[in-house]
Amino acid sequence: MNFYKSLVRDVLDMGQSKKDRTGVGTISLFGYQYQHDLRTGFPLLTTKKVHFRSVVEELLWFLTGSTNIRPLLLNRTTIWSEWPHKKYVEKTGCDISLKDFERQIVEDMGFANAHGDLGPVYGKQWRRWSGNTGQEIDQLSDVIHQLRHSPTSRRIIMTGWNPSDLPNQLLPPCHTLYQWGSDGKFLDVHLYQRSADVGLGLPFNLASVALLTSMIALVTNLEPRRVIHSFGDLHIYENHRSALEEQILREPQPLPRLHLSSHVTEIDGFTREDIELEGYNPAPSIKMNVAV
Ligand code: THF
Repeated sequence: MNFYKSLVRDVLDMGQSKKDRTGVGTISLFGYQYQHDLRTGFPLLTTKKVHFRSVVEELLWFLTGSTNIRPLLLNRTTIWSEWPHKKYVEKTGCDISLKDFERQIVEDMGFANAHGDLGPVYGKQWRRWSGNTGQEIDQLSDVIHQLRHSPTSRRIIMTGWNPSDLPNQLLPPCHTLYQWGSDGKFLDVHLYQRSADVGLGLPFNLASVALLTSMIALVTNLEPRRVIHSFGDLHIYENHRSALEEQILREPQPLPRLHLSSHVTEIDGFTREDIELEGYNPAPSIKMNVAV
């Protein structure tokens, strides 16, 4: 999976210095694309350890339609906590630490309902998009229905980008639009990502789109094949730069294999035990801080 190394090199070589919302500063390249064939292995980086369990928990959480961090925290996954924490501190002026905030979300349901929600983010848009006559649209089920009944359709799309909901989202969706393409045998996916954090988020995003597409393929009897991933603003945070320069000097290892339990027939039928990775032997993890 040498595309990640080339991608990092391309951002470093061709990117521009850019100020950003978080104030950290980035080197940024606008417009980029890579492809990966899932038949050659599962795209989880081997040049650093990526916490696959968090990728699985996050995706299962999206699939439930939830937008509150409480269920994620109950499954020991903390990757979404910074944003509600920041909002809480700004709103109340209360100087609570991230760990104490997370503890209170877990212990106090009322607190979680009041302060643990990210707004109408992925789970809401994917499974419960509010239609203009008040009906709820389950985009993901519609995708699966189309793949089962008209796989060659050119309209098999799921989008998280909902302009009327943007003001209420703590963070507008980064992996914005998914389109699946099939010939009735293979399943390809093209993801448009408006903004990608190369060091921290991208390793998660590329594993997540591969996992979701493999899960959809299983329940639609298709064979997962190509991931095409296009980017708007592809950027490296200044404080990740030296870590990434070190990381791309490491030798990539053979890719792991994904195994999904073959008895699952519906997308809502997956549990964490149905998702297994074999042969993942990454280099040690590298610490990078998330820009909020
Ligand atoms: N904001 C920014 N600045 N970067 C992002 O990658 C990002 N995301 C999501 C929303 N906003 C973002 C959140 N996704 C980690 C991983 C993914 C995240 C957020 C945080 C993270 O901290 N990873 C650590 C620890 C992993 C763990 O605890 O399991 C790591 O070392 O990989 C992009 O979708």
